[in-house]
Amino acid sequence: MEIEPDVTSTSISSGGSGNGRGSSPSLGGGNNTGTLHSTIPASVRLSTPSSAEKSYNDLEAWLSKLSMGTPLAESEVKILCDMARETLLNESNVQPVPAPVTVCGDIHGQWHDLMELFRIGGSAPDTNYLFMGDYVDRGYYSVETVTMLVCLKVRYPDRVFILRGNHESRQITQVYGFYDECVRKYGSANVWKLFTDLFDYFPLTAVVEHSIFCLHGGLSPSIDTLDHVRQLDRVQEVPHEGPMCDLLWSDPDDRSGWGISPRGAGFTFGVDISQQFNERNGLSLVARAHQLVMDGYNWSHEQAVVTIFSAPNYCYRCGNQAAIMEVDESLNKTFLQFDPAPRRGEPHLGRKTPEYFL
Ligand SMILES: [Mn+2]
Repeated sequence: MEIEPDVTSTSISSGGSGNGRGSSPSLGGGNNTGTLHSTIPASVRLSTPSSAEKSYNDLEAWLSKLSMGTPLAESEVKILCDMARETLLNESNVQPVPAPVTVCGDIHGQWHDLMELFRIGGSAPDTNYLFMGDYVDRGYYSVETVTMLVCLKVRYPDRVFILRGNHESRQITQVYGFYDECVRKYGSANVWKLFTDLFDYFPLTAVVEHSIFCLHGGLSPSIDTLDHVRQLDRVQEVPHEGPMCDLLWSDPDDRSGWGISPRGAGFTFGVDISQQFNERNGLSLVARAHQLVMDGYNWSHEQAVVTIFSAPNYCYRCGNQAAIMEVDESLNKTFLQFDPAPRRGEPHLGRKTPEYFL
């Protein structure tokens, strides 16, 4: 992005920001000169958009704002979250996702890098996307990032899928940045409340073509089958322990069996656990995020597990590449790696050509 509004120093008014009025001229709105009116038949002039048309117009207008890095007004976030709840409520704890789809890991408020991700992977809805959580915290643009992804979900519900990460939680976001960012950008915690209430509805996992199990963290000693996951009541804050917690917090490990996680939540699980889980559920692969990997992706457990991390130069200082995983109709995987997008105030370094791996 060439234009980068300094959102951190802009206060956002909660009204009058083009709600429902797109950039295209609308009948009966805006500059109603006598000339314009006299050329439009009364029957057309008096027609009002249906609520579906209005939602569509809102979403289009919001997406164009967000794609320039401009956050929505609080009143718009409220409407968006109401729409998103309806959409997400219809999804399963193990949401079926068709291929082709591009699977992405942690974003962590790095909005500029999310724009880079769309340049590398293709725009939605031309490319179908599955995001595996951790949209907020750490980076400075959690508001823009999560608003954009939720907007894309509502606008293209069959082409964009967003899972819950361990950071999509009331408790974690109060420690790692999203809460403070909302208060700074909106002057109150209202937007934080709207989004964290919405996070309770995000699906916990997805399965691509009955074959690739996708989730933020990893496996749980209390879950043997996908049906166990389907039976969970997910509409709640992420618990401190138990199956729902484990799915969002666990990590694969070189040691076999289950282990205590150094994170203080979830478990570590070994190659034996992964292979057994895949075999029992007819899966070919567990795809997950949650851990920084320097190449942006990392195979483990004899290719039973892949980790995908999509925040390049994590926290603006880790020096890692990011990656996304393209899955085609035949479930072939291609990893696209990318480097950070240039940000204002930083030297414009030449960007590496993305490398393609089979
Ligand atoms: Mn995480």
